[in-house]
Amino acid sequence: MNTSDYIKLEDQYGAHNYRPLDVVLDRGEGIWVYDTDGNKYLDCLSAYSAVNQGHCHPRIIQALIDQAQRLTLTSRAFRNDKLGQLYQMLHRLTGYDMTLPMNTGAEAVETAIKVARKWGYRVKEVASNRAEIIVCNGNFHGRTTTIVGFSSERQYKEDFGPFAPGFVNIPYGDSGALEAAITPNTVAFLVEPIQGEGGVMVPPHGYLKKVQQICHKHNILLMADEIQTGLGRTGALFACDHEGVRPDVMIIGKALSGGVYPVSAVLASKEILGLFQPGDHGSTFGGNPLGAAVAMEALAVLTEDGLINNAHELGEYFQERLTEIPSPYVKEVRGKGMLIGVELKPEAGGARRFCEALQDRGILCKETRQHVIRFAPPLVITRQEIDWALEHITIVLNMD
Ligand code: IF1
Repeated sequence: MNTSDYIKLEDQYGAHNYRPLDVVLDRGEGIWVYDTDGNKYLDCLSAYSAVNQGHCHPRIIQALIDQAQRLTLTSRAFRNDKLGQLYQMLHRLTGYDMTLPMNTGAEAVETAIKVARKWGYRVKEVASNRAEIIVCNGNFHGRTTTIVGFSSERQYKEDFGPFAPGFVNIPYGDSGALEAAITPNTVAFLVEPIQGEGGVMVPPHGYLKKVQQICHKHNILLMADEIQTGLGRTGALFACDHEGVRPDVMIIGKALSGGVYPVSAVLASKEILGLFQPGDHGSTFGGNPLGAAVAMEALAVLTEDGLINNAHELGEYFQERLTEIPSPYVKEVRGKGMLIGVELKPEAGGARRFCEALQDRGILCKETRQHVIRFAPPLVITRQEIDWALEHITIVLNMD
C-alpha cells in the first residue's frame, strides 16, 4: 500500500468530518513524525497539544505496557490500585482537593457543567432548572450537542439542534460584558485562558484576574477550560498561573494522556466536587488503571524533565523570532509559551496553502480560523530545532 492507497481507504470508508493534509503518518518519536514513504516532519501541532511530552515518550510507553500487562479496566463498580495515586499526584501538583476523571475533553467539560449546575441548586440555591452558565464567543469546548449548542461558530452547530438552554454568550476578553451578563441565576463562567481554536486569541493582560474578582463578588464559579492551554503548553502549569488566578473548577485533558491514551479530569474543591453522590455521574472507562498509570507518568515527565520551563523559555524565543521574520503576509504573531498563532493578512489567501508549503519542507502545521497558522510543537523541542524550523518558515512566509 502506498500513500494514495491509505488516503483512498479513509475517504471511501470513513466519514469526511475532517480535511487532513495528504500526509499518512506511521511513526513518531519526540517532536518528529514519519510518513509511510519515510519522510520526516517536525510536528508543530502536537495533536492539538495532547503530545506535549513528545511522540511515544519512552517512559510513558513503558508505563502503558507495564500497566497493560497487569490490569486495564475494572469499571468504577470496583476500585483499582492506580486511581487513588493519580488523585494524590494531581492534588500535590495543583493543590485542588479532588479530581473527577473522564476520558475526553468534551466529557470533562460536560462534567464541569453538571457540577456547576448542581452547585448552583444545592449551594447557591438557584431555582430548579433555572441555572445559567456564561460562556464566550469564539469558544471551543468540544463537540457534544450541549457544548456545540453554545458555540458561536456556525459550522459547529448548524443542523445539530435543538440545543440545551441555560447558556449565555458574551464577547471574549471583556470583563465588563461578564459583569453585565450576570443574573441571580448565574452559576458559572466557563472560559479558555487563551482561545486555541478561536485563532490563538490571548485576552488583554489582567482579564482573568478581573474575571476572578467578578466571579467571587457575585458568587459564581470560575471554570477554566485548560484542556489545550494547561499542563505546560503556555510555559506555566496552567495558563491561569500567568495571572496568579486560581479557577474554582479546572478542566484538563489532552496532555494528561501524554498523547497515548485519553484521560481528562475535572479538579475542584471538596465543596464543589464533593456534591456528586454515587450514581450522579460516571463513565465506563473514566478512572481506569491503564489511563491512571499513563497519566501519572505523563505528569511525571512534564514536571521532572523541565518541559514547562522549556515551553516558557523557548516559546518566548520562538515567538520573538517569528515576529522578526520579514514577510508581506504576516498581520500579527501572538500566543503564550509554546502556543503560538501567526495571523496572516486577508491578501495572503488563507493559511492553508502556507501549511501545505510547510509540509513540503518537513513541517506539519494546521491552519485555524482560515487565516491563522498555529505553531505548537511538543515541549521537548530544542533551540536548534526551532532555528531549523524558522529557516523554513521564513522562506514559506515569503513565497509568491
Ligand atoms: C476537533 C480545535 C484544538 C479544546 C478545548 C475542549 C476540547 C478541546 C479548549 C475538547 C479540543 C480539539 C479537538 C479537535 C480539534 C481541537 C482543537 F482546533 F478545534 F481548536 F485543540 F485546537 N476544550 N480541541 O481545545 O476535547 O473532546 O476533543 O478531547 O474536535 O476537531 P476533546
